[in-house]
Amino acid sequence: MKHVLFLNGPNANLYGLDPKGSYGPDSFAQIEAACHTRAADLGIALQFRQSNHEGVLIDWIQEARQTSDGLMINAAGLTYTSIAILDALLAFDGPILECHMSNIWKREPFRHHSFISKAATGVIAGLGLRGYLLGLEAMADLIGARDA
Ligand code: DHK
Repeated sequence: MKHVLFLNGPNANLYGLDPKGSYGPDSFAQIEAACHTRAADLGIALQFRQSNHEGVLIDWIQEARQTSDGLMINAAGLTYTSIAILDALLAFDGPILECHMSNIWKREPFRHHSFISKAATGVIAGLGLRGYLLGLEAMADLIGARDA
């Protein structure tokens, strides 16, 4: 079975608290459950994690070099600041999908430049939870999960 690590950065644990905001009505727990259901359908063993701490995210990305076939990441606010997360991602050999719930290019200018896109195989933004589920489908193809 193929393994995918899906990392979520700072404040993702607050999703759903402002249903009319940028991230929709689903709570983080609901998003996690939906991703696990889709991953199981795709034959992916999914680890879905969240941290508010840059160093913890970097440790998990490094760990994924030994444990994961693909990486998905919503680095949240660290997307626009963290060269350290970029460097960790560049050291990962498999496919990487950068995900954002919101369309970051429709928002404030400081959200228009991602430092981590340089390491990404692809970027999904603006589709909310649907984007995460589509990302899992794309990842399944990228790592050959459906053939395993
Ligand atoms: C999530 C966040 O928390 C923000 O800091 C980013 C991203 C956008 C998202 O759309 O999922 O700017």
